[in-house]
Amino acid sequence: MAKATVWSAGKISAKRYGSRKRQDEMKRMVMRNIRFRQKMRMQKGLCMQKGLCMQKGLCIVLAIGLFLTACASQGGAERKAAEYLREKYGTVSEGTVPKVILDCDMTYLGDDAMCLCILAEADRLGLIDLLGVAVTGGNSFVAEGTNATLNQLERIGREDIPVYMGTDEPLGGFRDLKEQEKIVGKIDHWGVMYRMEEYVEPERYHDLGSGYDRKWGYSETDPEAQSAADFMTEQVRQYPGEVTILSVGPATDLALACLLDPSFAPDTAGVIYMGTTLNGQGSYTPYADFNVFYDAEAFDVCLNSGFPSQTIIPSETSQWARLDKAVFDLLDKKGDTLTAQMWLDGQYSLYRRDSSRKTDCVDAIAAVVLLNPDVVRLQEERYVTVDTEVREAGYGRTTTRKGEGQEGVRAAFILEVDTALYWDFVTDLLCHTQEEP
Ligand SMILES: [Ca+2]
Repeated sequence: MAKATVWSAGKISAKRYGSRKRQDEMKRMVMRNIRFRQKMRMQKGLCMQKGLCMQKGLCIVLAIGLFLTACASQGGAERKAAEYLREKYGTVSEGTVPKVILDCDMTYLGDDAMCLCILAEADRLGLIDLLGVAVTGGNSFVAEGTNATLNQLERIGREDIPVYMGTDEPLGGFRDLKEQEKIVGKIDHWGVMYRMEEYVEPERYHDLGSGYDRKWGYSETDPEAQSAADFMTEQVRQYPGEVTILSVGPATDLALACLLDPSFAPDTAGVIYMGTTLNGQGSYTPYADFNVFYDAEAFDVCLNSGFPSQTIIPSETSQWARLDKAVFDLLDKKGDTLTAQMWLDGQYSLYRRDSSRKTDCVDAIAAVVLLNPDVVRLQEERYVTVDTEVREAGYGRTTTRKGEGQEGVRAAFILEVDTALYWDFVTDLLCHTQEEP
């Protein structure tokens, strides 16, 4: 791959999307998916044949009966958990069930994963309809994020939720952050643009090289063949006015969807972003937060594409919803779901060893304010603009102004959430808490 410099960036173009190379990649991926599914179908067929030879008719009837009883009891528990949440928190998706697409830059047991778990459990309880997960580059390469999404969905028993791969490359092209740092000042050295020498194409989600995580391994399931941007535009065409997008990674794929189809953004129900900073102080560079800095052009495209409502969780709001030992104690006390267990197995010991440990979990706020707006303690309407000049220090900086008629795009900024109520709700949801009989 040719190494891009900061100087080559800055022009808005969806150059990889729809290119010949990309089309060839997609064709190869589709073919591999078809071969994989054929193999799985053959294996399943063989298992069924073996089973039928070994079982007598009565055993089959009994097994089916037990299975149906277990399903009914599971469904009953989920219904009770949903009723409990509606009763206790009042505002969880009253009326119609919102359709949701999560667009994220996934890692293992990070804030994108918490956001996914909250949405997957809300979907399981019938509070929302999670249409699918789009994976973009940012924290991790799309290939790594895809495998991490599939693995975690398998762990929580939700491999039925479809996963769609997007692109790693910002609209203006990859940048050499060491060069950009000379202009911007100190940049936190994390995110994939600091490890481009290890780059893996999205289609290599089961061939990750140095990005392979031995503890998790490779998923058994595969992503869908359709691209993330095509998936988003198709779903919004199918359900005009009903789909809410949660954008908790760089906005590249969302911007591609906006550019591909001008009616896409206006036809959604709205968007909730995690990104921006409020006070001019950056959280990743001296001026910008990570998500907007990764692809400021994409965020600018999205802001100006006509979403009917735009809600923004700025990085400062993170302080009101950090993971700490108290949250894990609640999960431990309430939880016997696969999701609670995944978090407890993966992280509880870290917080027990160091009870002062606190971890940012800001992406999850986007999911919680969608499900239960009552957790919001302070919200302000502001007008926002973003700096997209890549040759300047303020690349990715967002400026917000209060008051009608100001320059910029109107958005609702979530400034504070009620920490205790927030985690009580999240742990009740993840653990399917229900009224004692
Ligand atoms: Ca994220």
